[in-house]
Amino acid sequence: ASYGPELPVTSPLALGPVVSPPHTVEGFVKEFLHELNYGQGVALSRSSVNDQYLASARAVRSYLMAQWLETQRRQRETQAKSVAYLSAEYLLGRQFDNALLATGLTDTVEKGLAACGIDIDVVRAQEIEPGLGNGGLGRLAACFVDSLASMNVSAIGYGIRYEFGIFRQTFVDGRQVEQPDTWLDLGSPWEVAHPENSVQVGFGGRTETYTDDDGVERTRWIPDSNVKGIPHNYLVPGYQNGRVNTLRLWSAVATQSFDLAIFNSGDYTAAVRAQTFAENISKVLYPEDSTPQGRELRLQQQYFFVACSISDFLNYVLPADFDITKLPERIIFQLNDTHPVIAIPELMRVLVDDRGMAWDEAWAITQQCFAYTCHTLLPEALEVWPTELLGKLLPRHLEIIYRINDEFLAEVRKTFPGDELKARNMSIIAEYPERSVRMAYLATVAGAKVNGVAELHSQLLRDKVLPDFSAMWPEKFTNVTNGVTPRRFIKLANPLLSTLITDTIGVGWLNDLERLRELEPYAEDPEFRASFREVKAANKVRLRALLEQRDGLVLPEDAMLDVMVKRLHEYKRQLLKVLHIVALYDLVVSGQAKIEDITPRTFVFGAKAAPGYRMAKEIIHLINRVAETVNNDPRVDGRLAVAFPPNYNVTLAETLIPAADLSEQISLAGKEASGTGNMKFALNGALTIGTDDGANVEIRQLVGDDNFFLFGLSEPQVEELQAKGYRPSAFYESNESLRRAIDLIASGAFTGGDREAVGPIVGDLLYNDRFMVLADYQSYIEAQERVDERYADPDAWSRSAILNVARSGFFSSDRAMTDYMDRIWHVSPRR
Ligand code: T68
Repeated sequence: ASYGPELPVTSPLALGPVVSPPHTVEGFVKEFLHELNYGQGVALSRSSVNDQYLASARAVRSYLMAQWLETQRRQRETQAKSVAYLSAEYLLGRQFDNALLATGLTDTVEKGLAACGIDIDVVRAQEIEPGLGNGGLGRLAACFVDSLASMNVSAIGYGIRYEFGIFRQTFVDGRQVEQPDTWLDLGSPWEVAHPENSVQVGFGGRTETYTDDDGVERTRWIPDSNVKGIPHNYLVPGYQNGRVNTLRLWSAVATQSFDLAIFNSGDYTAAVRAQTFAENISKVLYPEDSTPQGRELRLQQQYFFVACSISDFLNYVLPADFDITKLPERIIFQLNDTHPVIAIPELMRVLVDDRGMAWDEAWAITQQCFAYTCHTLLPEALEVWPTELLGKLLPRHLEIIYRINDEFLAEVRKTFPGDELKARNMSIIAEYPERSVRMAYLATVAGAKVNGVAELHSQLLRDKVLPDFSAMWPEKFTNVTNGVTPRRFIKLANPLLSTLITDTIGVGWLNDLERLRELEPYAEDPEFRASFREVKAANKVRLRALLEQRDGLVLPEDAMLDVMVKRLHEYKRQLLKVLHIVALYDLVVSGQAKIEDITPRTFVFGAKAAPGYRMAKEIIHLINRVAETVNNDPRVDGRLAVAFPPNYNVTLAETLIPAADLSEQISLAGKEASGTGNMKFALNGALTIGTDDGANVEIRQLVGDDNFFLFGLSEPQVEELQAKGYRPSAFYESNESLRRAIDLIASGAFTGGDREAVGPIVGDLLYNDRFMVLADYQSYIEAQERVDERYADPDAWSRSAILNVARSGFFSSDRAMTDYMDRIWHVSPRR
């Protein structure tokens, strides 16, 4: 077994030499018992599973700590240009196994714990994943920081340490009920808080002008309240390369000065209430994905974390004597969607007001220090902040935004003389329906680069979302197709496949994923196909065991596993999947098909709905009702089954994805920016049924048409149908199978005769159907028939599945990081 590089690492830090514990079973046991006895304060014989988990985690962390200190020291020495990833969300998933993989300690720790009479699997299961994100956007950030560390890039992630992450989903009578995510309750061994490095952030108040000592007119912001940000460091280990980067998450607490005035006035309870204002800021993650709510607290969160992060970088990370005019040589702030865009006026404020820089110079610097990634195409998802709200909370920032806009519009008028409509359309300030700041426009004006997250998305971003900007600055726009980390989503999630790959092509593919190409010839090898099928079968057994133990769900054996996991959103079209299931069920119960002629399939859903998204919650209810009916109908005889385990999260994904045969990526073309689940499935040997949308397009191009089940309208066809007037009822009337499926739902067949319960869904499908579910129905059903045909031939199926794995190396987030480095950041990995 390889235990990774032999430490100790010594470091000439003021702290003295830093010595990692020895990478041996004895070394680990000693460290573990030390943490258990002196950290947790319990004897091994009296320790709880949680004690054992916390002590193991801390013991593992101490191995990373030496490397982290060394990474820090080198960075101070070289002062290399760094990437600061600004993201309101990081959907990290469990840390324990990832830390073991990175340090190469998996076997050592397993043996060490066993020597103490402890089963490592029991310890693993104790960890609650930090769910500090909603979905794809947050998980992408987590993949990116993993890749940056693994590629030896100097980088830091900044975000918010929410006390409550994404809610825990439960079902009551088939309806979603949200429970708070109390992930910190049993202790959080992976973070190190540094209250001594806290940062003060202002809110509210007013601005005033004054004349400084040199007689220059200046502006200053006088906030009326302050909040303190406390940094919590998370270690981000590279994959067995000795680098450990930092993820710095901020939590908010009240400052002394915040409530001093109120204390002095003798109003003790008001002072305590003020405390609550501060602590609310990092209390909870907003569970809305794709449709941001314009809530004041959300803007407070956004400003809080970017102000802390900029201050931290300028005042703690940079050396004290740093020449601030050289800032673009040292940092690029990557804005993960518009959530951190308020960082732009914040940097301007710091440079101009606090550091006394001239506006033009500050603006030139700022424009080189930011780049913006857009993650959506839905117009309702583009964030805007009413100027009234923004001006109340951040008066100085609003002034700065106005000035940026004035100067920008002057440039627009020069570029497009006489075109006042153009100026109005491009203005950062929208006037209707209320005066507000368009954050995507601000990011585009200030950013050095703007990128979409898949080829199709970047093209539509240029042509449809920001056409005037791309005409003005074509070179600003670029694409970086998303990627996923193969460490977590192949090596950790699918150890059997990983072993098969290594046995076949040798080591080294995990950080050079294009090497999966070497598997291509084995797609023709009957023996390899058989081994590949054995891996899939074993992964299904593992999934069955987990779902039974986790949720009491018993899945049939030997069925095709057909999986749709992602946030519940109308544009993603879980309803299309439901119609397919209902149509198959109808074939059986109406006697149109013999049950023996139906391919046995188990449909698995995983999806959380935003708590305020009514239609999404209705769809969840319908899925659960259909599941109940289908699963309990003796005529179906278990050949069709529907499972909807609640609370889909990263941890469940890691067992579910490797077991899947079929990956459902069925959004309406032109709506899904990229998708990243689609990549994880392909890499784990599932075949995709999908539309020409997001990164599906690139997956299909790479794996080949023959190994991908394409269906549905293309984006231009969607536009065309929209333009000529889409009438969903026409599809309902002309398609018998579709009509029967909808009628069956409408009749209350799945809701115990309750037709009202399904009224909103049926009504919307027939008379609105914004996402053209009915238009794509027939094409989807035909594609599913092709799926059945291929599945009936195990060798043909395995061949396609193997080719999916072999040809998906492009979707490593390491490749995505290389693209960002080349096209946007202009930084390179350290040696
Ligand atoms: C997703 N966006 C895209 N948003 O939908 C997906 N939004 O196509 C893409 O693959 C992924 O980003 C990564 O690029 C999101 O996940 C959010 O979660 C979100 C959260 C808050 C506000 C708005």
